[in-house]
Amino acid sequence: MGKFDWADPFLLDDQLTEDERMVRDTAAAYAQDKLGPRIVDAFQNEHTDPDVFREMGELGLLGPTIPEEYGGVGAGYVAYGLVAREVERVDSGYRSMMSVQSSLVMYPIHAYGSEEQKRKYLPKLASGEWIGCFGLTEPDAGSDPGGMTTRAKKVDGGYVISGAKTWISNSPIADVFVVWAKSEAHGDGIRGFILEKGMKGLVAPKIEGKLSLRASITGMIMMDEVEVGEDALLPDVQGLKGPFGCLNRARYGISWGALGAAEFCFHAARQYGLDRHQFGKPLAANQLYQKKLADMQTDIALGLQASLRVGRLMDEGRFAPEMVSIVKRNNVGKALDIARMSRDMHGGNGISGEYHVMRHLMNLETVNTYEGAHDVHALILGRAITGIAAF
Ligand code: TGC
Ligand code: FAD
Repeated sequence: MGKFDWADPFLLDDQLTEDERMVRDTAAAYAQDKLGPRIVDAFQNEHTDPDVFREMGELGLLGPTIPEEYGGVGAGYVAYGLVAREVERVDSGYRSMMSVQSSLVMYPIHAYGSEEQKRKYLPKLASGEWIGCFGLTEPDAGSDPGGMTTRAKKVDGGYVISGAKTWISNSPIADVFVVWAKSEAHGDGIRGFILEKGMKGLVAPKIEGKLSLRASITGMIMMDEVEVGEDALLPDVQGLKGPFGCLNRARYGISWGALGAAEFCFHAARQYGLDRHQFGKPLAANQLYQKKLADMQTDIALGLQASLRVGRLMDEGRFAPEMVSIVKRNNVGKALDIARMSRDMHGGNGISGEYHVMRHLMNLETVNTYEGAHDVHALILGRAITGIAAF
């Protein structure tokens, strides 16, 4: 008979390699020691600390799947997921900073970039010396990025790019901007361009006053006839499959990350229920309280197994985007329910910053929306099930 571990019901730990456990432990120690102590202030004051990129870079947590010759550590996608889980256990905003840099900036440069682009950008992005952002969403093109109006016009020696991107993580502090635009020279096909801070006509104002993900800065990217050379074009991809190829990786990481936040909320509710007494007994001695804990544990355990499976298939080159839609949609939706439940189980204390659960709840509202909203992933699955696109 095996032993039952309430915090690791299906012995996930056993299913990891030695190397994966090492990456996980590095990320966990960093997140708990360095990010944990900062988060209450950072969230309260809407403060994004650029040092976080440098610190993560030093530990090999940025673009961990990128090969060593370009500054990464050549880790697999399960290791990447484990990093996301540990960082988001502290805050979804810190995970956001990490996943944009890794999956949405370093990945496309590595997968679609020229050798010169890889050598120029990847090592500095891996070390956190440079901060990256990913511009796909526009004011009138969110769930439907194919409706973008940002345009790249061909001129002698390069392109002129005009348009506006909005809700862009990291943009106000970014050095490197991976921007998607329709290019006249390529039959109006969607192409990726690498822009740099300081280019004439490029500004990235901050979006103020978010009630969610407050430790992760978000902004716009306004491009007014930004002139770039030929060398700014990502040569090896055309069409929406370019940005979607990046999103597959980021969405997969989020499926692990959201469960890190959920695990925090589950563990916190358990401890609170054991410590706090009402009606002469611990809250955790009540059937209703225990049922909620059992629901949380079940959803987290099932979700982690599913993400692990998708990660293994990704490492084997056998994943399909729909698999990612299942885990992104399910795990974030469940994490949101768990955070809300945990907030409730903490009573009045649950709304206080010190107990962290309401912050997770507020963050997860964003996570449920970005990288394909919850219902949009249902429609991606609906299309795969029925053959009918219902967008
Ligand atoms: P559709 O006709 O389905 O596809 C167009 C082309 O793209 C290809 N494709 C994919 N390729 C790779 N992976 C995927 N997941 C792909 N999905 C589609 C497809 O094969 C086709 O290729 P081709 O060669 O035939 O042209 O496109 P559609 O316009 O009908 O798309 C519909 C829909 C709903 C699936 C899609 O637009 C969608 O996923 N919308 C959600 C938008 C989204 O996720 N935006 C994310 C913005 S970035 C962000 O939120 C970052 S936050 C990060 C953080 O801070 O952590
Ligand atoms: P909409 O597309 O207008 O959707 C609104 C609602 O309608 C949603 O509930 C959606 O599910 C639903 N809906 C939409 N279409 C349909 C349909 N056909 N059928 C049924 N329901 C539908 N984008 C980037 O490019 N880069 C980033 O770094 C980035 N970071 C972000 C950071 C934050 C904090 C936030 C909040 C967003 C970020 N985004 C980023 C943008 C994000 O990806 C979009 O917000 C998301 O894709 C949804 O688009 P939208 O907000 O325009 O909502």
